[in-house]
Amino acid sequence: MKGVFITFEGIEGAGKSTQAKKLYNYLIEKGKNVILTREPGGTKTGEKIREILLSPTDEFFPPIAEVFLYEADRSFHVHNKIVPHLKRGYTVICDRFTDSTLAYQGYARGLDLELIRGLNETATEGLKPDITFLIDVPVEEGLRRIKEKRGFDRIENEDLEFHIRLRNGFLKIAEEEKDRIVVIDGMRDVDSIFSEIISVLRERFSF
Ligand code: T5A
Repeated sequence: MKGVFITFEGIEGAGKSTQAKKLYNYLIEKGKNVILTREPGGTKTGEKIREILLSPTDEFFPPIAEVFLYEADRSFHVHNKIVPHLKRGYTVICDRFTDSTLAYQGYARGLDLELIRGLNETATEGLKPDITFLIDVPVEEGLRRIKEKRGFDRIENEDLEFHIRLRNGFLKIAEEEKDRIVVIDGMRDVDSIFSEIISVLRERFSF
């Protein structure tokens, strides 16, 4: 595929969306063909699935149903948006992708990691990001930022232990895929973090 596929990952409030948006604006200013998208969401159907996933409900939400919905969203996204743009040479910036399912539904919720790896592979038909930035912050800091910004959704309402397993899960995934995943210290100011991201991208791709 001709374009570069960049994903941002991290716990709640790590600052992914801030950095993804900054990168998008930077590349637009440079005259590049680029799109910014997200999971869940990113397509018309995906936005409907997002609504189901993040809205509070008084029904029990089976963890496996959660996985199927994230993977269904991903399948729509990969087929209708990500792959067509990569084929046309666009840089695709995506706020969350397969690592989130492994970290949230696998490491944090406790579903079988191999099952999730298999479903990720099926939903993406093997598509992998060229590079992933894992923005890492302590759980307390991430939750503090989210609370300040907008209050909690269904998943953010999980207990502290869930969020600790989540952060450790992301760090484990990064450890296992060192070539693809770059861990970024998210405790610095927005511009310092962005400078590091740009210098990594310059080093690896011709940005
Ligand atoms: N999910 C998703 C799964 O469970 N499985 C999956 O497979 C997938 C794909 C998505 C939810 O779905 C879950 C994960 C999520 O719970 P979402 O609304 O998209 O929900 O939530 P997030 O992706 O977590 O996005 P957030 O907006 O909640 O967090 P971000 O993107 O990490 O943080 P951001 O950039 O919006 O910043 C948060 C606040 O901090 C400030 C910002 O100004 C903002 O107010 N901030 C900083 N403050 C100080 N220093 C910095 N360096 C800062 N950077 C940002």
